[in-house]
Amino acid sequence: MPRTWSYPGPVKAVALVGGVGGARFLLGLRAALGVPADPADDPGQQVTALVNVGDDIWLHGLRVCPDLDTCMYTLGGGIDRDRGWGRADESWTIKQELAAYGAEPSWFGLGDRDIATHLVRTRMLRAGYPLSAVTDALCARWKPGVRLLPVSDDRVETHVIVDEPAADQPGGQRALHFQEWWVRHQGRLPARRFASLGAEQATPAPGVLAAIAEADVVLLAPSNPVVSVGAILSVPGVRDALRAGPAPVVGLSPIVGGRPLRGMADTCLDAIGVATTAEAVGRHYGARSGDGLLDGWLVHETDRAAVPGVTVRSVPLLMTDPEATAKMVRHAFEVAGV
Ligand code: FO1
Repeated sequence: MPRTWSYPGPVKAVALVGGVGGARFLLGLRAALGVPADPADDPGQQVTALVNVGDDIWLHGLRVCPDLDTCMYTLGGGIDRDRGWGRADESWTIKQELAAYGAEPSWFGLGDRDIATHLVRTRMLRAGYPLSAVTDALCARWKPGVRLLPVSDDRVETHVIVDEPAADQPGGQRALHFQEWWVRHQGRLPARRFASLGAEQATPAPGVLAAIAEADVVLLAPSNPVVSVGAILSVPGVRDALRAGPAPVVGLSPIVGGRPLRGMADTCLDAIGVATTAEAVGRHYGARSGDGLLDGWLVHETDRAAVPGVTVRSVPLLMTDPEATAKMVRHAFEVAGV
């Protein structure tokens, strides 16, 4: 059974999140904690999201941060709900004009409204502001109601190594940026492995380690365990801070009934030799009492999992709306004892 924790005052939660699934999870976490929509009313920055930056990419001279933007737009009310990424009421004039010039890459859809975000971000980065400061500036407009922190201000990009057999190199391989693999090739090129380029030299962004140290509970969102949560954990210091921190760590399975609910977690798990089951992912994260991270692991009500050293609960894990997600969060808090 987990250690017992009791807290005076509001619960401080830290969540490790990726893109679309992570943003939906934050909607539920914000609802579960009753965080007021306007952060000005928020008593104490109750929720800090450590957001994956491994999907970030330079395109047409602009720095695009898909997971940060997806969380910011979703929580700020600007997201396109059908796509799950990019802006609502979007237009694509610049994209069409770039294509008319034959300006590659044309396979990544940058909408006109979205481009304004990338212009502001790129201008601030060029002026020397770190990504965490840029994100704060952008969030001043969107007011997400949670603190969105890039896990690192350094460049940590996920690249995918795929087979590229050539006449003179039958076993040839090549690395391509995660976005090219995911968007241009729909993840169809068999991924041999994933590399977090820059991770060795990266450091956690200001506030990341403090948020973990001050947290009452840490949640691993039901995001991709490899290219989202895994990429966050690839930043030196984060994993150790979670293991050493006072807060219980509870993860929520992104795999339901042997399948990912969205995205390509199955392809990614195959590449690292982990079965696409809730139990295998729980064991992949491991128990804090061992050399892993977890104190608790939530799997969907139809799944069962045995993860040695970890308290496992089977509960509904479909994030059909923020209230359903808030119920998931409450189950996680129960397991964490908050
Ligand atoms: N995903 C796509 O499948 N096609 C796109 O053209 C595309 C453009 C895009 C632009 C901005 C942005 O923030 C996200 C965008 N995404 C697109 C989604 C993106 O690839 C994913 O959100 C993450 O990187 C994976 O979680």
